[in-house]
Amino acid sequence: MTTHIALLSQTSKLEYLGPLLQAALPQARYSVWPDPACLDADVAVCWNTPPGVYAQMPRLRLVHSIAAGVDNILPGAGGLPVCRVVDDGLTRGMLEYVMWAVLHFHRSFDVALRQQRGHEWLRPRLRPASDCRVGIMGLGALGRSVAAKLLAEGYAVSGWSRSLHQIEGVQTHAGDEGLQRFLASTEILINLLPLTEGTRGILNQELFSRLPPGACIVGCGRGEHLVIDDLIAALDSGHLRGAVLDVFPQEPLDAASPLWDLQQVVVTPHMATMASPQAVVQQVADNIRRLQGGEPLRNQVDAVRGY
Ligand code: NDP
Ligand code: OXD
Repeated sequence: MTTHIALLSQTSKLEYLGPLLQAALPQARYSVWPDPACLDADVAVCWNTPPGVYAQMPRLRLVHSIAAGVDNILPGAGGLPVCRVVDDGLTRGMLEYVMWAVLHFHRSFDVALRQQRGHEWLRPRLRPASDCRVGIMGLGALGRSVAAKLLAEGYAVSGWSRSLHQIEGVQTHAGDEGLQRFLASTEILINLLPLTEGTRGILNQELFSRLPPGACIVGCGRGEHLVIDDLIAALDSGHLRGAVLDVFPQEPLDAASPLWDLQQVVVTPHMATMASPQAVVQQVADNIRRLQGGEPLRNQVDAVRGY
């Protein structure tokens, strides 16, 4: 059976996936947005889907992300199945990024870099990892792996999620009540939540005030989790020590954003991790075969829950 795949994005060029998908699925053909032929497709492969496009695709049977997060492809998907990528390579990239960010604060590289700018030579105290309390918001595919990695490196690890998880060696918390306890014991906060109506703006003044003085933020979920003005105020007041930020409400981050020049902030361009084209194509092709065979899809998200 011929499958027509539409490569849909309003911000990225996805045409590189076309030949790879065709090699994996010789019966398939593909169109790339904004080609109007996309509207005849039965599968949409997406990142930042152009608004309203699914409603114009009468044959559409599956929406597939090229990424782990689905927030930018869910609007308008209605009752269609929506799948995402869950991949070891993607997870590994996130582990590397988070380890670097945690070391940045734990080993005082932020302090050393500031001292270098002032030609200052002061040796920071060496603290064992076991004294450094790292808290992970979101204990899903990525958060759990990050927890395991940090635990293996000797950190004191806690985690927070919607439902309570049991993870050996990790202090776990859940829900609104658990959040307060989680924050009170977190020195380096890693955000690995998905963006949903329940998590939008969660990194705000109220949350920062519940962290101990000198706490640090690592933002690698989605930019819309963060209220930038609240972060800047908490850094200016000295309550927060610093932030490593990979994601921003508007990407690329505006050249005029004050975040670029804040000494306590490291800005990276949404590079924590990404799935390889091979992994994306393998998972999309597998799900297309499953769709055709009437088999359960892999990595399908709960569109109502939003992740
Ligand atoms: P998962 O869907 O596997 O896990 C989500 C976790 O968040 C779950 O533990 C879930 O709780 C928890 N959660 C969701 N809503 C809430 C809430 N309201 N309160 C508390 N906890 C909540 O996601 P992944 O781990 O695969 O990915 C997480 C996010 O990371 C992605 O959605 C994406 O935005 C971001 N990401 C960023 C990248 C980057 O390069 N910066 C790359 C890849 C992903 P429960 O377990 O109870 O359901
Ligand atoms: C993802 C991302 O969600 O790249 O995979 O942000």
